[in-house]
Amino acid sequence: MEDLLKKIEEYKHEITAFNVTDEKQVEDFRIKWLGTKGIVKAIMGEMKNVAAENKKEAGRILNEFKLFTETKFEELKATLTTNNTVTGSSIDLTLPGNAIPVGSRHPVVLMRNKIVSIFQRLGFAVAEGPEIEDDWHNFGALNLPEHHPARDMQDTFYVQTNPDWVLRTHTSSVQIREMEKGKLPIRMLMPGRVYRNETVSARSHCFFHQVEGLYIDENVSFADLKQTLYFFVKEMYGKDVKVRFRPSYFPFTEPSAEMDVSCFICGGSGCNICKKTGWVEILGCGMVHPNVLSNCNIDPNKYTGFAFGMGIERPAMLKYGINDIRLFSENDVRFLKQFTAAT
Ligand code: 2NL
Repeated sequence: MEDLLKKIEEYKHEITAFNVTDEKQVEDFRIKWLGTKGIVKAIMGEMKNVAAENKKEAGRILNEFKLFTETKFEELKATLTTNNTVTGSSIDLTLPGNAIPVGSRHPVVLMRNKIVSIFQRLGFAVAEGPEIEDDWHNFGALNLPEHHPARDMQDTFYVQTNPDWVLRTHTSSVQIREMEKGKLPIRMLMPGRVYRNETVSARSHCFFHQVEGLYIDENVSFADLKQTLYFFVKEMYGKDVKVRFRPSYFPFTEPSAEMDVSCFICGGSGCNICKKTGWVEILGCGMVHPNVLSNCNIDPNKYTGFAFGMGIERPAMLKYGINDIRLFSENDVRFLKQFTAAT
């Protein structure tokens, strides 16, 4: 009995001092102490040599020793999962990671990029300009006569500090600035935000976005305009879409036209989007008015050009099923995060 107690004390010292750095050492520990031919089993077998009057006490001590060894084994296993051998730090690699918040592009930006990238493939460069413009760049150079209704306070935001300044009503002002630089030919795209003094509703806003395009060179014709826009429409709405031009009027183009595509919602059979006509208007265009060229010191007898303009919000609303234009500018994250995976 004395011997047995002494032996157990020694074993306990040995076990307490034991430490591991890898899984093999844990397994070796298990085999040595707790295995079928291990020390715990062997020492249990010594019970039969203990005198009858000591059996009860010896049993308690042996059981306590067995539990001691098993507890140590569990501790050694736990050391390995927390002190992982890769970093040596206490990181629980089994926990799920912290999610990295992923942002999303704004639907107006998605639609703008789509439009811009199609024209970039045709060699159009992108230009941007100021949102506060002077009267000349926003109106005068564009052949808008002095008393044209577009200049009215009802339609245009005037900047209070200077009667000559307006919030641009179209991005044509950027094109005027490009033409004034006198470097020809010009093949450019002007995306950007524009402002109109309108009552805000689900369908119209006092600011929105558009993309305008301009191509000026010798011998640019209306046929070039049509082919360029045909290409755009097929890339944008698919090969099967039908196109029609209607004569129109803009002060800065002559002749002018509006372009419709066969309704991409109902395919032309008639729905609410196309108001049962089978057609959806998507852009305005025309040959740059000779007066506009002269205003920018470009000789209209040598150069001709075409221009076009289209809104971004409306096609974006149709594509993404958005029914209120105000959602675009409210920055409600619940709205914006729906576009995380959109293209
Ligand atoms: C529309 C129509 C249009 C233009 C924009 C333009 C610019 C210059 C000269 C001539 Cl610098 N024209 N831009 C021409 C025709 C139509 O926009 O419905 N926009 C949303």
